[in-house]
Amino acid sequence: MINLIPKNKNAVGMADLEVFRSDLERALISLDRDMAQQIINKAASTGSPVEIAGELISRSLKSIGDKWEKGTLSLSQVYISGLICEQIIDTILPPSSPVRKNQPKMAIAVFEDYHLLGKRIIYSVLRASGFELIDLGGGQDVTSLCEIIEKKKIKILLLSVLMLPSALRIKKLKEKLAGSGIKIIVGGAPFRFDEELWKEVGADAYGKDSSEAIDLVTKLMAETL
Ligand code: B12
Repeated sequence: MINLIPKNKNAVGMADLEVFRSDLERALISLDRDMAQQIINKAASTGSPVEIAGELISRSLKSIGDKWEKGTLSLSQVYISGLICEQIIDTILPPSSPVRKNQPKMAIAVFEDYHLLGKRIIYSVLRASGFELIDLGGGQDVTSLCEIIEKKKIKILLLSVLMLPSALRIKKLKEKLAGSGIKIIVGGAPFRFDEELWKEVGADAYGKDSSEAIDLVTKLMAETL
């Protein structure tokens, strides 16, 4: 198994990550793209770039989102912060690996919303690790997914889900796909908030970041092939 993303999460300690997080949050709130890029580059240089950047961006945007929820930041600040992170993550995402694995058909989508950043990270990291997967983009719902899954004979589906109502509708998707043998891996904010939720909605697995996505896909591949 070739994994081009080294798993040295311990290279950046929790204390360092917290310092980077508060610096990045300040840069994003001030809409200072250059400063945000410098902070992410510095954090990424201390270990596995995408994992660290993913975790750092995820935590910083979560904190910004929490402040928006409390009314201390505007939605436009959340929006621009997201845009800045989208541009920066593009600069550090790994290239696709030329080595491809023998694997069941796999796809990734953002389920019933348009928070695209997490999906973009998971997609790139899996491709960099030699997995072939179809990017179905954002805004997919139960009906569109069922059609695509049948047409393209997808066996493993990764869903990035950021909104709680969308997460709850995975139950409906599973019901519609009963008997198809498809495995569904989920990730995203509602599952990070409640680590039991993936079981309640009937998903086959939950991953909290790109490193776990690689492990889960590898495990499910063995069961599916
Ligand atoms: C940035 C952001 C936005 C941006 C999106 C920009 C973009 N292009 O993506 C904008 C401003 C547009 C936006 C809009 C909205 N948002 Co918003 N947003 C966020 C915020 C702050 C961060 C999301 C993000 O990009 N994180 C960074 C990425 C890298 O992290 P991540 O997605 O968690 O991904 C990581 C892991 O979770 C994991 N992962 C992710 N997917 C997958 C999939 C698999 C298979 C695996 C294994 C792992 C995995 O790996 C990633 C890397 O580590 C979250 C807060 C939060 N806690 O997440 C709210 C949040 C998701 N939004 C929320 C809301 C309500 C909205 C709006 C409805 C607001 C409004 N009133 O209009 C709209 C709806 C938009 C829509 N229909 O899609 C709520 C949802 C609440 C709920 N209970 O459902 C949240 C939780 C904020 C909050 N605390 O209330 N949002």
